[in-house]
Amino acid sequence: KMGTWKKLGVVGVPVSKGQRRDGTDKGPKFLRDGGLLERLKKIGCEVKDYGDVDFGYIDNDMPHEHVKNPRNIARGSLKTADQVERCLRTEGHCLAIGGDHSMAIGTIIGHARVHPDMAVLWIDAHADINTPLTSDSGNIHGMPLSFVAHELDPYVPHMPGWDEVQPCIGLDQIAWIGLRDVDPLERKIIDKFDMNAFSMHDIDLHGIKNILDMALKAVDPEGVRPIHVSFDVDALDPVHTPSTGTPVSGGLSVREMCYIAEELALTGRLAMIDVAEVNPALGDSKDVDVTVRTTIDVIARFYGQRRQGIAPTGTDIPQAT
Ligand code: HAR
Ligand code: MN
Ligand code: MN
Ligand code: MN
Repeated sequence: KMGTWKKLGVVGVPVSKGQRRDGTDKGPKFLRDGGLLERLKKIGCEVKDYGDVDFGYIDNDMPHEHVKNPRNIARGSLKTADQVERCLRTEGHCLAIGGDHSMAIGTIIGHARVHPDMAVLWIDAHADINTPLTSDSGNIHGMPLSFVAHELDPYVPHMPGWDEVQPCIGLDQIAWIGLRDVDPLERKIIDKFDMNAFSMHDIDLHGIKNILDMALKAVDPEGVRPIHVSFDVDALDPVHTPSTGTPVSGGLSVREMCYIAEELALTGRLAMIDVAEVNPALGDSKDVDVTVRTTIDVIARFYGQRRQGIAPTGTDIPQAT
């Protein structure tokens, strides 16, 4: 046995109505069938599977203005928040496997009930901070951060079913890494509130080590806060995670992602990880296979697997007799 993580709970968040394509609802199944839990156990984690949040579909969920599936996403988000809260209180650590990125509305609300001071690292090609009024697409997976941030409350219209979905963190608790497809009004929000946004350009300029240091310094200057990683697999270059709905070329290498994951594991403060936007309905079987394998590899590094190898405790080098 190796690794430093003792207990964690896994929560499946099979949401797909935050965007147009079916398939992300099968993300949790493909990650489980790909051996995720066995892999975590093998590296020394005590894993409890909380199963999947029931996203049972409500009919007659008419768009609100152009925002799609508002009632279903609100209801699923509140169920997700409850499950994540229970998991964190019981196990201390939670891994939420999605699901499109609207899953993070629920995971952040649930996490904030337990650790209101958490730091959120949003690792993504996209900023996902559109409000319902700035979004061109009407897809809620491009909006989750606008619903959880106090400062944006005045910009978010009330929608049917959303009364209980309330902001819970400050914008200074959020940092992005990996951005390369940011909408004009998202950029306006980032600039207006002087947010911590690190794009691929910044990574090219400073290198991944400096960018991770800068991101952590921005959201957790004292190095004491519980960390919430929201990992959208489209942060990685599409050669590594092709089975995702909105691939953008020029993304993070597996090496950069492994560095982020290993380094964050070493902080000992990772409380919650989201894994979003795996879509096994996209691409051929090779694409799905490499997407699932790469995603599981990255997750394992967040939980203590290291490229340098880890020596077992209690087992010595066998002596020749
Ligand atoms: N910014 C666009 C929108 O709001 C695209 C969002 C894209 N998708 C994601 N999110 N995978 O990270 O619709
Ligand atoms: Mn995203
Ligand atoms: Mn994305
Ligand atoms: Mn409000």
